[in-house]
Amino acid sequence: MLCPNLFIYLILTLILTAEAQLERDPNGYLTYCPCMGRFGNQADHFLGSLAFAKALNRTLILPPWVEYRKGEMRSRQVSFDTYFQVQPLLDYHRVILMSDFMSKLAEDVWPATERVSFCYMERKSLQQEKNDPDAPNCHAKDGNPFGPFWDTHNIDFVRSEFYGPLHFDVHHSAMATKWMNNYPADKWPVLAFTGAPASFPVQLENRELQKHLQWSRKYNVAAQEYIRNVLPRGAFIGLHLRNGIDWVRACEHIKDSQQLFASPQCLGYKNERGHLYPDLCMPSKEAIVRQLKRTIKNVRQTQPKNEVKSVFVASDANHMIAELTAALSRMDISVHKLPEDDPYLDLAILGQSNHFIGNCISSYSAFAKRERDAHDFPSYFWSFPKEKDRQQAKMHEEL
Ligand code: GFB
Repeated sequence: MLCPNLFIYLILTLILTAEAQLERDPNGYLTYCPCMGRFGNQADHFLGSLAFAKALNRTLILPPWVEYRKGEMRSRQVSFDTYFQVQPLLDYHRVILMSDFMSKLAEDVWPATERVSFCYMERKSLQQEKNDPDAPNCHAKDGNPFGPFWDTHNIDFVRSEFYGPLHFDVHHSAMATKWMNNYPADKWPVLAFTGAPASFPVQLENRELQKHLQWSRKYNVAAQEYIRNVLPRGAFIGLHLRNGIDWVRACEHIKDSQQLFASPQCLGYKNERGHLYPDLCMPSKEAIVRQLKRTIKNVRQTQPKNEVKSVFVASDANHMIAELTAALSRMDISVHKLPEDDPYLDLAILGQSNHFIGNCISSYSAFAKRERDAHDFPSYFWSFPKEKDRQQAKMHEEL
């Protein structure tokens, strides 16, 4: 048996070794607030920020996810690794959890007196008295979620830096070199951005980074257990129905836009596969039932050994459980939803379904689509292609 002193010595050595492994990165760090939108938007931005950090050869500080709860004035910050694993990201590039960076490295790398916030140009404060024409500022902590986000780790800024006209597209120009020349790591150890250094929707070139974003053990296990214990044995189709009131309003922008939110995922980034139309955003209940039945029939014909036994519905508002159950009752297919609202578990399950039908315009659907693409799992979009185009293509095939 180990003597107590030796035991304590070994434990201390282990702890100190783990601490020592967190060496300062001489190439510097990059941090940002995921201050725009909810999860789908933040995930798009995350992939772009990861690519940007890699191009600048800086360690990416993994920000907490920003969440909004009904009736709460301040956003909640949820540690990055609650939902996703850190390790698979390291296969692509150096990353560190924000909590680890702040507790173990910030004092040395980023002392409180040297914290500068980066924005493209001056951001006016909502409080007029804070706007000084002689001292333009990023006002990085002004408003929600800006203030609550940085407050989570007690971060205040002493100065602002305007980086315009630089931008974040590192795939089509020597932009990364410009950043490195303007902001060398020895003088600027941490670049802290007021918003994500990335575009929305995610740039085409960065979509494939999704493969490094893998669910945490907690969500992987929960998804597996749901599929194993609640759904009947056999194949299942995952549906995403985005139909809350915010979505109804957002869909009104269809008429004056070429693209909306995640729509390039089906229309193509240059509209090479078509233009927006209302059903793409808000398919009718009848269209949903029709397309679901058609998909089930197709699976039956093409994969007779893996018959669809159930449908899993994820939704922000109306899951259409009664309508779908009635429509599929004669096929002996059951329809399910989670007993309680959980956007992350919904997504993790959608990622695992045998087939998936999502909303082309929703960045929440886009997350599931990218994850499935990484595994070569099939996905489709509601009302896409357009009914008319689909019929023409079918006639063409038959000729
Ligand atoms: O993720 P998100 O940016 O996707 O925002 P969209 C939608 C949020 O609604 C999700 C909830 O983060 C979830 O909190 N939600 C959506 C869901 N679908 C589901 C679901 O199937 N299950 C559960 N449990 N929750 C757009 C934004 O949302 O909506 C725009 O991109 C804008 O910024 C617009 O706000 C109105 O892309 O769908």
